[in-house]
Amino acid sequence: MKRLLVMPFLLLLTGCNIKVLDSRSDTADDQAFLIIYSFALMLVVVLVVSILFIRFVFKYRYTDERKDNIPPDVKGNKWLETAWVIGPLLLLAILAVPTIMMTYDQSPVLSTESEQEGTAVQVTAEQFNWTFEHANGKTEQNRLVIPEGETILLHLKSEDVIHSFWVPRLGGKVDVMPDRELVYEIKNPQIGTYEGKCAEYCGLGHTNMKFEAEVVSADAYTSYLNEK
Ligand SMILES: [Cu+2]
Repeated sequence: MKRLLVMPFLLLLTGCNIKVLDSRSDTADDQAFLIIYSFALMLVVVLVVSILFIRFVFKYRYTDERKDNIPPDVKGNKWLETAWVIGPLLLLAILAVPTIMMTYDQSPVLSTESEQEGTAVQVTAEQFNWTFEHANGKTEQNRLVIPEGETILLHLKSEDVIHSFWVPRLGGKVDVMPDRELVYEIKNPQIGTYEGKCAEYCGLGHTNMKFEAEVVSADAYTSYLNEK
């Protein structure tokens, strides 16, 4: 019984981060939508299966009355066979189409192949901190300041091992590699201060590899770039 009581708390250890549903950029909106969408679809399947299961348990249970009752053989039934092939296929398609579209849309590209326009920030990850360098050379550690409403192009590069860039309410997770520079887009972020972290275990200091992502107005961003 004690073990059962501990179960819900174990969930907290799974790395489940509910903030992803409180999205604050178009990129994160898409991700949150996909989570809700697939969860809803899954719920429908679980409901239908559970209802049928419970119904069949009662309907076909063994009683003295139905001792010799053998249900009709449905093997080879054209309609049933078609239904249980087409049904799951349809379900998979409904799940796959938006997932694949969004995955391709949000995938980071090699910096040599990036043609997107936007506000570029050079992001360098190392054990165990983040360095953010802006277009005019302004550099700050563990604090990323970006302008609202724009397309932010994060040029991700690692100095040592593989890290992962993640701001749950803005976007991510994206692997930060030592051997290649990737460009990840965050579209239309909204004003606010959000927590960011490394989402890939990268060594003993991994837990402390956090940063702050601050989305400010365009004017505030310009003055940030110009302040010493
Ligand atoms: Cu890391």
